Amino acid sequence: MAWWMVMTGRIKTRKRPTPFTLPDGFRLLPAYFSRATQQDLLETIRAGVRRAPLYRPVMPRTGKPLSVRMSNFGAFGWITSKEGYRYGKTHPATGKPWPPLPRALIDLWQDVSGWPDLPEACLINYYDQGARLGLHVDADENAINAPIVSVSLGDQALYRIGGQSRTDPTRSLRLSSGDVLILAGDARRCYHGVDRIYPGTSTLLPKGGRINLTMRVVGQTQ
Ligand code: MD3
Ligand code: FE
Repeated sequence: MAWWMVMTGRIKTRKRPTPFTLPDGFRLLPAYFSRATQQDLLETIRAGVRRAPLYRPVMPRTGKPLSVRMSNFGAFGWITSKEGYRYGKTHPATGKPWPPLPRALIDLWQDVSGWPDLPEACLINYYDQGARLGLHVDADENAINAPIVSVSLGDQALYRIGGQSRTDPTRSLRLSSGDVLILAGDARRCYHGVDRIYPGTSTLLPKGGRINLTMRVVGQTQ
């Protein structure tokens, strides 16, 4: 082997991270909410889940339970069952309508979404220490071009976003309590998920864990 092959070998074979640009329409607003506002929001969520308790959704077909527990605010809620995913007007266990979308979340939507219509659904995800959410795309909304606005509360999460194809490279980001994420344009159609929660990284939830709220325009009438 010639000396220059030896010299360049390390450079040629060195493992480089896969290049990745955040998708168009991805916007993170770190610490959008103050601690006091996060606490107010938490009280509002607690009141909501007293009326519409968190439940453990199941995977379509297999009926395997997800590790994330869910509930909803708004005229419509995202629900899963063995029959599939859909938006429905009532809680699957109580049969009652979902609590209305809180004022603070409507204000947030109007401040950051840049979208003329109001969201009809807000999914509440609760992650305990071991919970995760596999890579997926959100595609059950008729309003596929409307943005999604998300709020993180409690422990930090390792969030992952990829491209529009499942095998596209992905990038991981840590989301913290009070962060707001806006997914518009291309980003709205990208694969994403939550790989893990970092226990003990926030004091907002006395028992730990993480809450994520996602507001969506559903574009559905019944
Ligand atoms: C990127 N929730 O509820 S929120 C979901 O942290 C969901 O609970 C995650 O994915 C969570 O469907 C992530 C941020 C989010 C929401 C929707 C997206 C990111 C997204 C849609 C497209 C791309
Ligand atoms: Fe999602």
